[in-house]
Amino acid sequence: MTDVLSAAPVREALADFAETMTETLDSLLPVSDGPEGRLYEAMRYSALGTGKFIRPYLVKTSGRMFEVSETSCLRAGAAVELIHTYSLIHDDLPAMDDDDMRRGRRSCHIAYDEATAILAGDALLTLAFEVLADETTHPDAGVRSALVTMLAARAGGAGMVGGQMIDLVSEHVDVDAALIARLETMKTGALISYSAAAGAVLGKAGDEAANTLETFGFELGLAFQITDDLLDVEGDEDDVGKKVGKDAEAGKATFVSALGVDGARREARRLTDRALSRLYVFGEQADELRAVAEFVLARKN
Ligand code: GRG
Repeated sequence: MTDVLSAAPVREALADFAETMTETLDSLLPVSDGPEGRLYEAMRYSALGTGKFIRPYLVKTSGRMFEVSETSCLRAGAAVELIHTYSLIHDDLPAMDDDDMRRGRRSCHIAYDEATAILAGDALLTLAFEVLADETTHPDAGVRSALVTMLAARAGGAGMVGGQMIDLVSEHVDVDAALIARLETMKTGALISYSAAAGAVLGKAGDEAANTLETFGFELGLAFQITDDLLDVEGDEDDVGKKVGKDAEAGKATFVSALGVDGARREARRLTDRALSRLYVFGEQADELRAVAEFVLARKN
């Protein structure tokens, strides 16, 4: 049985998984000697960086609960990682968070230029759906269609992009904890929710299992975002791979600004426990998922 109380095994497993995921992304990302080659280079520069790959790892972990093939898990995981990468590229642009560093190296618009970074984000977003819709992802067209619908909903205006809008309009404004929870659930929880539920969809485990994992993912995603907010206050720049202290500087509404450091840490623990409580229906089958949840809470980058 997995050591459910420790995040350490997940840290090791993620390091191994990063190699496999990088190979998968490498095989999916285009290359060209033609005039569009600069775009492809920028996509590769950002997607093949040093991300943790926590979202595709969640897809793989939930997929294993329902005996989903490795290929299906890797492709459904690659799709969410491509969208996550696009969001980071666009988030780093001067019009948004204006960050020069990402994952320990120059942001895409610094390494290339703003126009190329915008296009690289756009092309990564569309590639994600091309990957999901391909029959290599799953032989059943109904399953592929369900995944496309779920990822589109989580990534779009009612999910990540909508959360980013609320984030931007909340800068330097007094907002309550309920709105912060809403924006962070949308901005970060939505893609993590897709990742946790994708295994159930691929394994045709039924609506109840998929809905339970979606709820687990939303709650875990909010805890993940709170740890991100805490790392912005307490984290080490080298570990985090980008400038810290930016949230307070930008007047961002976060759980740390609303509840203080200790309050935010307690809230992350509470949300993780609530997410974990959803998993009882799966018994020991969900032990690896429980370990991922503990890793999310304990992470240092
Ligand atoms: C620009 C459409 C658009 C959306 C931006 C994702 C996002 C919304 C902004 C990025 C900044 C941020 C703090 C997002 C919250 C999600 C988050 C914690 C991202 C970092 O995810 P990790 O830690 O990063 O998984 P790695 O580098 O490991 O992949």
